[in-house]
Amino acid sequence: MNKNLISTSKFLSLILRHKPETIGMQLDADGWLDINSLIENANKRGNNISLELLHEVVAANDKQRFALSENGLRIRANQGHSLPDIDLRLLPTTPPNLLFHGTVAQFLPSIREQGLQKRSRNHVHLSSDQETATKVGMRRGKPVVLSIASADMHNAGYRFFLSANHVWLVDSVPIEFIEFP
Ligand code: HQG
Repeated sequence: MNKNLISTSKFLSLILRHKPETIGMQLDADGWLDINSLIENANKRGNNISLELLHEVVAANDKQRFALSENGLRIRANQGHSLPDIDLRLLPTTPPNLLFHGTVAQFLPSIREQGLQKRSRNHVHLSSDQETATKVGMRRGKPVVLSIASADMHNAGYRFFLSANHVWLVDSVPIEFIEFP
Protein backbone atom coordinates (compact mmCIF):
# COMPACT_ATOMS: atom_id res chain seq x y z
CA MET A 1 0.00 0.00 0.00
CA ASN A 2 1.33 3.48 -0.77
CA LYS A 3 1.62 6.22 1.84
CA ASN A 4 -1.73 7.83 1.08
CA LEU A 5 -3.49 4.46 1.23
CA ILE A 6 -1.80 3.61 4.54
CA SER A 7 -2.71 6.90 6.19
CA THR A 8 -6.30 6.63 4.93
CA SER A 9 -6.45 3.03 6.20
CA LYS A 10 -5.26 4.21 9.62
CA PHE A 11 -7.82 7.00 9.60
CA LEU A 12 -10.60 4.55 8.66
CA SER A 13 -9.46 2.17 11.44
CA LEU A 14 -9.73 5.02 13.92
CA ILE A 15 -13.22 5.97 12.75
CA LEU A 16 -14.61 2.47 12.14
CA ARG A 17 -13.07 0.67 15.14
CA HIS A 18 -12.49 3.18 17.88
CA LYS A 19 -13.61 6.80 17.61
CA PRO A 20 -16.27 7.68 15.03
CA GLU A 21 -17.00 10.72 17.20
CA THR A 22 -13.75 12.21 15.81
CA ILE A 23 -15.84 13.16 12.78
CA GLY A 24 -19.08 13.56 14.73
CA MET A 25 -20.52 10.16 13.76
CA GLN A 26 -21.85 7.01 15.41
CA LEU A 27 -21.65 3.48 14.00
CA ASP A 28 -24.75 1.32 13.51
CA ALA A 29 -25.18 -1.46 16.08
CA ASP A 30 -23.44 -3.82 13.65
CA GLY A 31 -20.58 -1.48 12.91
CA TRP A 32 -21.61 0.12 9.61
CA LEU A 33 -21.27 3.75 8.53
CA ASP A 34 -22.89 5.39 5.54
CA ILE A 35 -20.04 6.06 3.10
CA ASN A 36 -21.29 9.38 1.73
CA SER A 37 -21.78 10.81 5.22
CA LEU A 38 -18.38 9.49 6.30
CA ILE A 39 -16.67 11.24 3.38
CA GLU A 40 -18.65 14.43 3.93
CA ASN A 41 -17.91 14.54 7.67
CA ALA A 42 -14.25 13.60 7.22
CA ASN A 43 -13.69 16.27 4.57
CA LYS A 44 -15.49 18.88 6.66
CA ARG A 45 -12.81 18.29 9.29
CA GLY A 46 -9.89 18.53 6.90
CA ASN A 47 -9.38 14.88 5.97
CA ASN A 48 -9.15 14.66 2.24
CA ILE A 49 -11.04 11.48 1.25
CA SER A 50 -12.79 10.75 -2.03
CA LEU A 51 -15.05 7.81 -2.84
CA GLU A 52 -12.38 6.57 -5.21
CA LEU A 53 -9.66 6.64 -2.54
CA LEU A 54 -11.93 4.88 -0.05
CA HIS A 55 -12.67 2.11 -2.58
CA GLU A 56 -8.96 1.79 -3.29
CA VAL A 57 -8.17 1.41 0.42
CA VAL A 58 -10.83 -1.28 0.82
CA ALA A 59 -9.58 -3.22 -2.21
CA ALA A 60 -5.83 -2.80 -1.69
CA ASN A 61 -5.78 -3.23 2.08
CA ASP A 62 -3.09 -5.73 3.07
CA LYS A 63 -5.26 -7.31 5.77
CA GLN A 64 -8.66 -6.68 4.18
CA ARG A 65 -9.53 -4.63 7.24
CA PHE A 66 -12.71 -3.15 5.78
CA ALA A 67 -15.86 -4.43 4.09
CA LEU A 68 -18.48 -2.70 1.95
CA SER A 69 -22.15 -3.55 2.36
CA GLU A 70 -23.81 -5.48 -0.48
CA ASN A 71 -25.33 -2.33 -1.95
CA GLY A 72 -21.98 -0.53 -1.64
CA LEU A 73 -23.45 2.28 0.42
CA ARG A 74 -21.94 1.40 3.78
CA ILE A 75 -18.52 0.45 5.15
CA ARG A 76 -17.34 -1.26 8.33
CA ALA A 77 -14.18 -2.66 9.89
CA ASN A 78 -13.98 -6.46 9.78
CA GLN A 79 -12.47 -6.72 13.27
CA GLY A 80 -10.35 -4.88 15.82
CA HIS A 81 -13.05 -2.74 17.44
CA SER A 82 -12.75 -1.21 20.87
CA LEU A 83 -16.23 0.38 20.80
CA PRO A 84 -18.14 -1.63 23.37
CA ASP A 85 -21.57 -1.89 21.76
CA ILE A 86 -20.64 -3.12 18.30
CA ASP A 87 -21.94 -6.57 17.36
CA LEU A 88 -20.65 -7.78 13.98
CA ARG A 89 -23.21 -10.62 14.08
CA LEU A 90 -20.60 -13.24 13.34
CA LEU A 91 -21.70 -16.86 13.78
CA PRO A 92 -19.89 -19.13 16.24
CA THR A 93 -17.51 -21.26 14.18
CA THR A 94 -15.55 -24.45 14.91
CA PRO A 95 -11.85 -23.54 15.04
CA PRO A 96 -8.92 -25.64 13.81
CA ASN A 97 -6.96 -27.70 16.37
CA LEU A 98 -4.42 -24.97 16.98
CA LEU A 99 -4.46 -21.21 16.68
CA PHE A 100 -1.69 -18.70 17.40
CA HIS A 101 -1.32 -15.42 19.25
CA GLY A 102 1.58 -13.03 18.72
CA THR A 103 2.75 -11.03 21.70
CA VAL A 104 5.99 -9.89 23.38
CA ALA A 105 8.02 -11.21 26.35
CA GLN A 106 7.11 -8.34 28.66
CA PHE A 107 3.45 -9.45 28.71
CA LEU A 108 4.20 -13.10 29.48
CA PRO A 109 4.24 -12.94 33.30
CA SER A 110 0.78 -11.38 33.28
CA ILE A 111 -0.50 -13.74 30.55
CA ARG A 112 0.77 -16.69 32.61
CA GLU A 113 -1.33 -15.43 35.50
CA GLN A 114 -4.48 -14.25 33.74
CA GLY A 115 -4.51 -16.01 30.39
CA LEU A 116 -5.14 -13.87 27.31
CA GLN A 117 -7.47 -10.95 27.94
CA LYS A 118 -9.04 -8.72 25.33
CA ARG A 119 -7.65 -5.56 26.95
CA SER A 120 -8.95 -2.49 25.10
CA ARG A 121 -10.51 -4.43 22.19
CA ASN A 122 -13.76 -6.40 22.03
CA HIS A 123 -12.00 -9.74 21.49
CA VAL A 124 -8.70 -11.56 21.84
CA HIS A 125 -7.31 -11.92 18.30
CA LEU A 126 -5.89 -15.25 17.13
CA SER A 127 -4.36 -16.30 13.80
CA SER A 128 -4.50 -19.61 12.01
CA ASP A 129 -0.84 -19.37 11.00
CA GLN A 130 2.31 -18.66 12.94
CA GLU A 131 3.62 -16.18 10.38
CA THR A 132 0.68 -13.81 10.90
CA ALA A 133 0.96 -14.15 14.68
CA THR A 134 4.67 -13.33 14.41
CA LYS A 135 3.84 -10.14 12.50
CA VAL A 136 1.24 -9.16 15.11
CA GLY A 137 3.81 -9.63 17.88
CA MET A 138 6.44 -7.66 15.93
CA ARG A 139 4.30 -4.51 16.21
CA ARG A 140 5.47 -4.33 19.83
CA GLY A 141 9.03 -5.70 19.72
CA LYS A 142 10.63 -9.13 19.50
CA PRO A 143 7.68 -11.42 18.81
CA VAL A 144 6.69 -14.37 20.99
CA VAL A 145 4.13 -16.73 19.49
CA LEU A 146 1.79 -18.61 21.81
CA SER A 147 -0.01 -21.75 20.63
CA ILE A 148 -3.64 -22.02 21.64
CA ALA A 149 -5.33 -25.42 21.98
CA SER A 150 -8.39 -24.08 20.23
CA ALA A 151 -10.16 -27.39 19.56
CA ASP A 152 -9.86 -28.31 23.26
CA MET A 153 -11.09 -24.88 24.20
CA HIS A 154 -14.03 -25.17 21.82
CA ASN A 155 -14.87 -28.62 23.23
CA ALA A 156 -14.85 -27.06 26.68
CA GLY A 157 -17.63 -24.70 25.52
CA TYR A 158 -15.79 -21.53 24.48
CA ARG A 159 -17.18 -19.77 21.42
CA PHE A 160 -14.98 -18.82 18.47
CA PHE A 161 -15.83 -16.34 15.72
CA LEU A 162 -14.11 -15.93 12.38
CA SER A 163 -14.02 -12.39 11.00
CA ALA A 164 -14.55 -11.70 7.30
CA ASN A 165 -10.79 -11.18 6.98
CA HIS A 166 -9.96 -14.50 8.66
CA VAL A 167 -9.00 -13.34 12.14
CA TRP A 168 -10.21 -15.70 14.88
CA LEU A 169 -11.93 -13.88 17.74
CA VAL A 170 -12.57 -15.12 21.26
CA ASP A 171 -13.61 -13.53 24.51
CA SER A 172 -10.56 -14.74 26.45
CA VAL A 173 -8.10 -17.64 26.53
CA PRO A 174 -7.65 -19.30 29.94
CA ILE A 175 -4.08 -20.36 30.78
CA GLU A 176 -4.78 -24.08 30.53
CA PHE A 177 -5.22 -23.74 26.76
CA ILE A 178 -2.03 -21.74 26.17
CA GLU A 179 1.27 -23.35 25.26
CA PHE A 180 4.19 -21.05 26.00
CA PRO A 181 7.37 -21.39 23.91
C1 HQG B 1 -1.58 -8.56 25.28
C2 HQG B 1 -3.75 -5.75 14.57
C3 HQG B 1 -0.77 -8.76 29.57
C4 HQG B 1 -1.68 -9.19 23.92
C5 HQG B 1 -3.17 -7.14 14.65
C6 HQG B 1 -1.40 -8.00 23.04
C7 HQG B 1 -4.26 -7.95 15.29
C8 HQG B 1 -1.88 -9.26 27.63
C9 HQG B 1 -1.96 -6.83 23.82
C10 HQG B 1 -5.07 -6.94 16.03
C11 HQG B 1 -2.78 -10.10 28.32
C12 HQG B 1 -3.29 -6.34 23.28
C13 HQG B 1 -4.99 -7.18 17.49
C14 HQG B 1 -2.59 -10.25 29.72
C15 HQG B 1 -3.32 -10.14 26.24
N1 HQG B 1 -1.59 -9.57 30.29
N2 HQG B 1 -0.89 -8.59 28.24
N3 HQG B 1 -3.38 -11.04 30.47
N4 HQG B 1 -3.65 -10.65 27.44
N5 HQG B 1 -2.25 -9.31 26.34
O1 HQG B 1 -3.46 -4.55 19.92
O2 HQG B 1 -3.62 -9.13 19.42
O3 HQG B 1 -3.19 -4.13 12.00
O4 HQG B 1 -5.38 -5.16 21.47
O5 HQG B 1 -0.74 -10.24 23.78
O6 HQG B 1 -2.79 -7.61 13.41
O7 HQG B 1 -1.79 -7.33 19.54
O8 HQG B 1 -4.79 -3.15 13.62
O9 HQG B 1 -4.17 -6.96 20.34
O10 HQG B 1 -0.03 -7.82 22.84
O11 HQG B 1 -5.08 -8.67 14.43
O12 HQG B 1 -5.62 -4.48 11.66
O13 HQG B 1 -2.18 -7.29 25.14
O14 HQG B 1 -4.52 -5.67 15.71
O15 HQG B 1 -4.53 -5.61 13.45
O16 HQG B 1 -3.01 -5.65 22.08
O17 HQG B 1 -3.64 -7.10 17.93
P1 HQG B 1 -4.05 -5.48 20.92
P2 HQG B 1 -3.22 -7.70 19.32
P3 HQG B 1 -4.53 -4.26 12.64
